Amino acid sequence: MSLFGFLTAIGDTLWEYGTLLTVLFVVACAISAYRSWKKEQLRNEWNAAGKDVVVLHTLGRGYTCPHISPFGLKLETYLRMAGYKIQIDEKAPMSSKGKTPWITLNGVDMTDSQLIIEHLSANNKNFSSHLSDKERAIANAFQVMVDEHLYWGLVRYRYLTDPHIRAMELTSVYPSWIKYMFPLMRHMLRKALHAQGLGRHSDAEVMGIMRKDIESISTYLGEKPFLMGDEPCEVDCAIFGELGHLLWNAPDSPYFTMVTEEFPNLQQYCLRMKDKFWPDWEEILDKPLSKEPH
Ligand SMILES: N[C@@H](CCC(=O)N[C@@H](CS)C(=O)NCC(=O)O)C(=O)O
Repeated sequence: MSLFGFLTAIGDTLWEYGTLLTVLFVVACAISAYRSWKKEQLRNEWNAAGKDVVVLHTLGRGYTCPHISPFGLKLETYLRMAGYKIQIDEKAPMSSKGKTPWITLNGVDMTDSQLIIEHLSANNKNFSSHLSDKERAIANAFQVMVDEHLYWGLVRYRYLTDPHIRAMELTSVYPSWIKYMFPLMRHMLRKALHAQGLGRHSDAEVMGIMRKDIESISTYLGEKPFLMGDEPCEVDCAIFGELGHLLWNAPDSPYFTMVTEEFPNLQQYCLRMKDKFWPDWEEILDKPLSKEPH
C-alpha cells in the first residue's frame, strides 16, 4: 500500500470512529435530557399533591397485602395512624439511598421508614409519649428486632428458599420480564444475606432463629390488644409490617403456620391492626391478572 493509501485508510477509520462517537454522544445527551425532563415531570406531579399531603413512593400493591414491601406496610400504617392524606406513587419507588419506601412531603424528600416515622413523630404525631423510658426502650428493641432481623428471615424465605420465588407470583403483580432478573436478584440477595449473617445458617437454624423472634413478640404481646398496651403506637407499625407479611405475603411458609397456629395471638393482633387502620384493605388490593400476566 502506498503512503497515500495508508493515510487515507487511517483517515477513513478515524472518520468512522468519530461518526460513531458523535452518534453515541448525541444518544447519551438525549437519554440524559429525557431523564431530567421525566424527573421534572414527576417532581411537578408530587408538588401538585397539595400542602401536607404525603406522597408515598413505594412498590406496587399486591394481591394479598396492600404493600409488597413490609416497610411500605409499616410506613403507610403509621401515616394512616397519624391521619395524613396520602398519595401513592409507584413510578419512583426507590429513594436516593436505593431503598423503598420513601416520601415527599411539602416538596421535601425523606428516606427510610423509621427515620421518617421518627421525624413525623417529633412534629406532633407522636403516639408513644405516654410510654415510660423503660417501655420506650423495649419498643425500640422490638422495632430493631423486626426491621433488622426478622425481615431478613422473611427475605430468605421469599426469595432464596424457593428457586422459582413462587411467593412473589402468588402475592404480587410484576411484568413478565422480571422473571429473567430472578437469578441476578437471588445472587444479590444471597450476598446481602451472607453479609447480614442469616445467610450462613441452615434452613432449620434460620427457622429456629425466626421462631424465637416471633415467640418473643407473642409473649410480650400476651393478651394486650397492642404491643405496648391498649392503644397502638409507632412500634406497632413496624411489628404489623413484618408480621403482616408473614401472614399475608408468605403463603405456605412455616412462618405463616407459626403466626396462625403456634402463636395465634399474633394473627388476632394483625387482624386488629388491619381493621383499625386498613378498612379499605380488600378494595385496594391488586387483583390477579389486572395488569400484565406473568
Ligand atoms: N431501613 C429501610 C429498609 C428498606 C428496605 O430494605 N427496603 C427493601 C425492600 S423491602 C429495599 O428497598 N431493598 C432494595 C435493596 O436493598 O437494594 C427502611 O426502613 O425503609
